[in-house]
Amino acid sequence: MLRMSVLSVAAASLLAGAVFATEPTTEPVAKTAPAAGAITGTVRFKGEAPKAPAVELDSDPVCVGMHPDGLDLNTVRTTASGGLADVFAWIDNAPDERFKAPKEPVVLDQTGCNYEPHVFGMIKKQDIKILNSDATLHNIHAVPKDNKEFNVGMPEGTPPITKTFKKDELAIRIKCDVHPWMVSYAFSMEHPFFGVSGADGKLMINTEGLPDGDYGVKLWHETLGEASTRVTVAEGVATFEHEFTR
Ligand SMILES: [Cu+2]
Repeated sequence: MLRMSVLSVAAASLLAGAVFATEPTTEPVAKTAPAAGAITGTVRFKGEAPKAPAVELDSDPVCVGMHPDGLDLNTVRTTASGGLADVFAWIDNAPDERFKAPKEPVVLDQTGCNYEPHVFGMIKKQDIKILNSDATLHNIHAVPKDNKEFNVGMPEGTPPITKTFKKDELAIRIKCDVHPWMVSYAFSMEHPFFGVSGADGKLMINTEGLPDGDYGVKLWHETLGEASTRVTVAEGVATFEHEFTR
């Protein structure tokens, strides 16, 4: 047995040697793992943006103090070139694998009588660390459909709390019962291939672990609804543009 395997190894080495002798050594080895990269998306809005009704912050003098001129609660936030913020994008047909939630939590802050971030994603079972940075009482109330509801009062100075969503679910509404204008949307995902557009309308979806190929991309905006597009990922890289209209 041992003798056999030694012989096989020797034979394999000889063969390998023969191959390397005839092949140029600069030739790259065939890729088995996808290259790390990203899908870069640009989302824009064209049309007349819906105007959010003005809200009275008077119910809480602390909020009034931080926003004497009121709070901008318009959901369609764009740059001069139309770049649209807070669009959640995800790969629709990602490989059917189990992706482990990172140990690092995602952070949701109650700050300035609003939520930061307004839209965010995590892998299901990943911790959400919830802070109250304000000198006032907030009541964080998640109202999912498939996950467990939670509702926690966090007076000024409350240490951070940790919550998790065990199942995947899109656009879980999180609200504050003290300040009815406060809302955030959490996406509990099966996989890490998602991104949220920033103030410039740009987003990135990390493709580490995503094989090259054709994928559907779904896009979600809180008032403009859902849209979809397609990308072809090559060497871990792809780009797309999408314009929401109204
Ligand atoms: Cu609040």
